[in-house]
Amino acid sequence: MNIGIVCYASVGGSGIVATELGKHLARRGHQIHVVSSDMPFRLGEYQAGLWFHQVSTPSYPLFREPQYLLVLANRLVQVAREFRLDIVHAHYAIPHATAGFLARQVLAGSGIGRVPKIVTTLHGTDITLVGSDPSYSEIVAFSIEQSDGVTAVSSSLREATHRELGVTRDIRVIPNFIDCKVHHRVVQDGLRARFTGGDPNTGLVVHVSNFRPVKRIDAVIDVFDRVRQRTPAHLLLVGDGPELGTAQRIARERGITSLVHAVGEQEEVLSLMSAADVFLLPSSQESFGLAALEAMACEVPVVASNAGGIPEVVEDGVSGFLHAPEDHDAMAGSIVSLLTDQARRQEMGAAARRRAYEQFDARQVVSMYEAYYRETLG
Ligand code: GMT
Repeated sequence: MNIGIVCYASVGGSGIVATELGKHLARRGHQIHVVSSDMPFRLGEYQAGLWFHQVSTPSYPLFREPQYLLVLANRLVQVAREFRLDIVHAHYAIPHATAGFLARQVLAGSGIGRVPKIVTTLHGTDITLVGSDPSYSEIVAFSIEQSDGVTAVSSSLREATHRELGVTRDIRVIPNFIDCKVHHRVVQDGLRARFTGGDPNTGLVVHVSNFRPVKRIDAVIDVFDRVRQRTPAHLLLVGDGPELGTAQRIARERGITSLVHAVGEQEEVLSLMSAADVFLLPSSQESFGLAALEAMACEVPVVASNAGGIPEVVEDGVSGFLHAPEDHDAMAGSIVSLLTDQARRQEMGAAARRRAYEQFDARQVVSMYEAYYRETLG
């Protein structure tokens, strides 16, 4: 198949999933055209069957607002026409599903023969936080209804789409995935000791995110503060975003800066995750939680909130522990129980890895997308 993949290039789960999907599909012999404002950071080196088409928004003094939706739709028309696309797969509804809809209308009106089908994958905040905002909701709901196929990364997100946007059409749940051959435990000599000081009885808790309000970074610090009062521990923060400063301020106010290590955005997180004992994710909303799945693949149990789609990824009591987002004490208790019981930690880590491999590995999930494309093409 000839497939166009539209995604955000910025660091974020939807761009990662879209790019990885493109790479896997190209390896399976499809012709993949990634369309984005910039080279997605996971696209990496040259791969046969994989093209990148950059969308540049020209400036004009009259426009005080960038016209990204229009130039993206325009580029999709050109790429679809030139490469005879069968499918345009829009990752994240805003504005990609709308751009796909526009491009399809233009192509249908131009009589070129082949008009691609539009498949939209809903990732989370395109529905829950941004998409259902009255400033966007009408056009997002319309674009979802008009897509030829729609997938959501969890059942929870599918339900939220019906409930919050009043969308009535079928939505197929296809979960996020990782390649377990690549995503596995990577133990780097001396890395853990750099954060814990080398004491084998000191635990290491890790949080990886884009540090936005929905991740509840204040809760990350508060839960960790409760943990370190009960057992020796350090906290590793990986990533960057608007709330990182808040984390550092709260840590300062509580006098625990020497226990909190922020390493910023990292391209490779496997060794950092593998250095830790527990992954902490207390989000207020999370349609899936790709970072939690990455931790699981590294045999690191997850302590998280039970928000959104997280319970579909982490099995409470098996691959980690889930609690109400505001129950910081319970999250701290679960972390302490894991830090102080190595056998339990290893057992849960192994269960987490097993679950990642059995439910969320690329080999099954990429096939689900291929089957869905075929179904959509009829
Ligand atoms: O959080 C966002 O606004 C962006 C989005 C992204 O691109 O990272 O995150 C969502 O999509 C990810 C990939 O499907 C999911 O793993 C995240 O859980 C989801 N974020 C939220 O629902 C808050």
